[in-house]
Amino acid sequence: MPRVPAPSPEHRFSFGLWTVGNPGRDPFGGPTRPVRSPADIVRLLGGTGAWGVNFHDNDLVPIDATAAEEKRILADFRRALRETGLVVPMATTNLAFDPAFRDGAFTNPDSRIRAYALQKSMRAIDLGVSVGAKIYVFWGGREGSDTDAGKDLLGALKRYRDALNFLCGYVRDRKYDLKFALEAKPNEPRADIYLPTTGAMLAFIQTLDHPEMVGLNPEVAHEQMAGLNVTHALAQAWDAGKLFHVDLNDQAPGRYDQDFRFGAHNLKSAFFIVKFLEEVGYEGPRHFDAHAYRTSDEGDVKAFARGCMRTYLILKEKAEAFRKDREIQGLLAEIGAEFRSMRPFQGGYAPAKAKALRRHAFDRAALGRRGFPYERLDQLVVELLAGVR
Ligand code: DIG
Ligand code: MN
Ligand code: MN
Repeated sequence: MPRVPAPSPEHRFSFGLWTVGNPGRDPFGGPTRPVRSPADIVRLLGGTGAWGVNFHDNDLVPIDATAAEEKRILADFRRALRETGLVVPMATTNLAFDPAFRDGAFTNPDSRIRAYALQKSMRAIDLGVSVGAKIYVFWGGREGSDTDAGKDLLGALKRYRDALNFLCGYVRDRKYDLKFALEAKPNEPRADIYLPTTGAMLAFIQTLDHPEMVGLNPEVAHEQMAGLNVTHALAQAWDAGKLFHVDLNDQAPGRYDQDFRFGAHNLKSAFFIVKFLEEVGYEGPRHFDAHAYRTSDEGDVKAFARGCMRTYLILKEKAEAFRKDREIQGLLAEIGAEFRSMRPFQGGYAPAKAKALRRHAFDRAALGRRGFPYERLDQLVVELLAGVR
């Protein structure tokens, strides 16, 4: 097994303040670790080889901070960025935590709350841009329903669209170099969250005034919570030119949003994710939107961060080994074999082509006898990952 390189800024690994800074709260228990300041979190990441740090507005500046407190917090944060060399690739707004958003932010039935959500988002966009963010994520954690009784579903979509159109207008007006990345999730904290999957978000983006400004931030755990194959979601996002950001973590099927360390639950799925991102030449942030176990102490939180990056780099090496493996490549060539007799029918439609194809005699029985060596191929992937190949 070739030596796995140490993580470095060239790998563009990033973490949210809320990830390694998570003090271990969960719905059934309070913090198990000290709450760290944003500057301390940056310094923790500084020693791990991470490239970037992201934040929700209120991870950095508490919602009730005074102007003087905000000024001090920002100065400390900027100093820590300078000391560590970390950058801020992405920022986002916390539109989930405050009770005002209990029935949604952009889709809230109360026009005052929708307007407040826009105001909070504009301020948070300014904050993110002020420290260099180029990507702005929208995760609508509260945009949804617990009962559809009383929900105007079409009105909710319109409000969501109006809010994003307004904020696209704001970014254009301020001439910010900023792209929006929408993050889907099927449920939690709402029983159903609107636009629950990356596919649903892709369709929604096309209804916006400036779809060119808006892409996707697929999260591994969220697609898996919906019972979907996250690599397929990444491929559809990439195919649409909309893979602006990615939230890497891991998840057991049928569970609440576990946000596990990348590769902690399903190493094979993580391999196909890394293989896809590296094969297509994805150049965006590799953001680990994940949390250490609540049982971790501060030292184990650092091991968590290192584990996310090291697993990614191990799987990147495995993807390279896959590419160089002669037996694997031989099987891929067999699967993708070209049939010269079909060349006249390939490419776009033409009446003559359709006429000829309608006349062509296929030996359906022979086609049905053709097998595909996926068992052999998949076993080779398993052996590659098991380190016996
Ligand atoms: C949760 O998966 C969401 C929020 O933490 C945040 O808005 C987004 C950023 O990656 N992910
Ligand atoms: Mn999540
Ligand atoms: Mn996320």
